[in-house]
Amino acid sequence: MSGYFDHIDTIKYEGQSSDNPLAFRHYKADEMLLGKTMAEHLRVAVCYWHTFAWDGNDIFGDGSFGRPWNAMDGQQAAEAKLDAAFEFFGKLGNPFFCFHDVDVMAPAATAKEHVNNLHAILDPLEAKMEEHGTKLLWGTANMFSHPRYIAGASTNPDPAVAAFAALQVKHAMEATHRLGGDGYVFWGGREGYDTILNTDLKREMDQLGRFLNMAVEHKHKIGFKGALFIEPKPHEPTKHQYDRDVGTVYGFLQKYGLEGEIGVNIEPNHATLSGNSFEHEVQMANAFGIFGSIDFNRGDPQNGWDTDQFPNDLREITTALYYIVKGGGFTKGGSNFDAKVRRQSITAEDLFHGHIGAMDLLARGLKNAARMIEDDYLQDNIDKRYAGWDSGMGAKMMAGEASLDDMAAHAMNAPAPKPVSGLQERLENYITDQL
Ligand code: XUL
Ligand code: CO
Repeated sequence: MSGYFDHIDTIKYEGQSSDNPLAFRHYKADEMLLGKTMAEHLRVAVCYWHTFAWDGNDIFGDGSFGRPWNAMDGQQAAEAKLDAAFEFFGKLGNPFFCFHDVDVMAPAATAKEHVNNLHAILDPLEAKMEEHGTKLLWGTANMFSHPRYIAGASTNPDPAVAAFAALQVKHAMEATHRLGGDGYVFWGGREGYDTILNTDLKREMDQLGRFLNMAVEHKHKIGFKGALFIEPKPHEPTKHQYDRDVGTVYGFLQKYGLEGEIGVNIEPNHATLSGNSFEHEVQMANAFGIFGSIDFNRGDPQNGWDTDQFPNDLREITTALYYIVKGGGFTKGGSNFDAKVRRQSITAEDLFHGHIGAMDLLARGLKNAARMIEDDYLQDNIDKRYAGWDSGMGAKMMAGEASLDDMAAHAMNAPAPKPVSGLQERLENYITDQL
């Protein structure tokens, strides 16, 4: 027991009439929806980095949280943080967690230390997972915080840095495999550039493509059955990152022969930074068959950076979950909260408020989405809207049985097409009615 969360009881479902801020009002793990429990649909995960590793520092100020484990050193700090994290998981009831290698281990100055320190925490970590029944959604390697990565990891002009990155990925993936993780994520933290003037863009993308192929080869070599995901983000910390959005990632996967091996972990705050909506990114991933996992969070509509706030927009979450569940939902992926409490939210309770609110929001969004899938209103409209393509000239074109000449001849003899309403306002009203 870490003691940090001692004064907080296990979080229970108390229903909508409850005014207890430390209870769920909507998230009920065993509630059945569309033939699965809420917990099975959502596969909620807490992230280690924002919730336990970060101490509230920002570019203008020092850590404000004063978490006791952050005042300790080395392995002692890693184990105290581990105690606190699993005490939190036990009380919140999240079935999964996610971590970067450096989140869980004692800091390391050299390659040897990195490997030793990561391995030193795996036994206690495995024991905690066993004790609390908390599973690993995905693991990853942090290849962006250490100064060795200022010019990228695998895209670095110096192959010695790529070798260090290979060491981190090898050991983080092997740790994920050992801990029974369902996935492994690549967020290209600094795989991009700050100025094109010093950058060989083609070479860097080739390096990233080869590096990811090496990771895939290693996955098969060690027999890891989890899914691999790239997490798109357009910029921050670099000016331009190569995996800017889902569409860009799909082109990248095709070019480097990684289709069928790597899917995407979509983060709403990254989607909006790239000028896309959350649901657009989900539907692009569904269209390409690469949907994997979500880092649920939100940005601030006025601030143009990655604020990583807990989600609170029911309309956005309902719409996104509609497309996620309709697309087949999560298999190896899940709902990781890549979200952090604000710097003034300094108490243990604040950590619970953020997660409880997000889980309740997902529960409401899921219930809305299930209802929308059952009543089929949106799909019905889509089916009617595109019905013309099911037969005649449209079907011939799509079957590859009509040439441009054939289509042109058809247009010559057919009545002029009549514009029809897209019904946007009616459809938007329908969503409002679901909330
Ligand atoms: C950074 C981000 C990361 C990844 C994991 O914007 O989202 O936390 O999710 O490296
Ligand atoms: Co993320």
